Amino acid sequence: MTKVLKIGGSILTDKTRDNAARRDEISRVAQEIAARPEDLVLVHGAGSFGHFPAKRYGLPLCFSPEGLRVTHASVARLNDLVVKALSRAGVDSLPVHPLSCILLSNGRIDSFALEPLKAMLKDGLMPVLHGDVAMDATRKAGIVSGDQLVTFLARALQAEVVAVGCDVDGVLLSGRPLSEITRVDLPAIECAIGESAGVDVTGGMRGKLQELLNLADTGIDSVIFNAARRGNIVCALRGESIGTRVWRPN
Ligand code: IP8
Repeated sequence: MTKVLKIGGSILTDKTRDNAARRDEISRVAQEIAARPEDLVLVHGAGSFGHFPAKRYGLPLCFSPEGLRVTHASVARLNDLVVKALSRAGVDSLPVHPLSCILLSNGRIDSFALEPLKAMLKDGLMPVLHGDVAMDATRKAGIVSGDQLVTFLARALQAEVVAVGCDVDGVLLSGRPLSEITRVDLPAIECAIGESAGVDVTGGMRGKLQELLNLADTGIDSVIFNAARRGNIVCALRGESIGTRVWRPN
């Protein structure tokens, strides 16, 4: 049973400050994941390691070779902190950098070399991906968000658990989490969905919801949950419906 878990950059970093890792949170997340690491693909957001440099260099609208290099190096550093924390927690994991295995077309994943990732899963290694810069066949280069990676991977691997952890209790409406969302609910609530705190170049909660509704359209449910609350990651990995369930009625 393949699981895809995303941990948002707002958990692992302080999104209001450039390059600010939350090392205690990275360790706590790694320990929670270590309680249920089987058949898991981990994706993490870029947090301040990605959104600050991307904004500084005008990505994804401007083509900047230096911006691509600096932004990738920065998110790869955060990825290294996550992989090392997992190792300390007893989980064998390996970095998978989207820049090296994905090609975008018009900002969407067009091709993804999945074989190494599948081989890792087969051999009991946890692939750890992250939001990244990527080459784009139509626009030279762009940004692939962790949320887009989650939906692509969930579909490609036919994941049975898809959980997206952020720093709030789900999709909030007037400050309260909705227990579930389907596509028909979207127009009524769209303008009330909160913006993300800090710098964000990939759409915050709205972008996340759009990705997960697209996934629900293919028959794969997901949850958006608060990964800052201790114990929630384990619940999510067990497939419990915490936070907001994003689904499609039959
Ligand atoms: O934090 C963004 O990924 P996200 C990636 O998952 C970059 O939206 C490079 C800003």
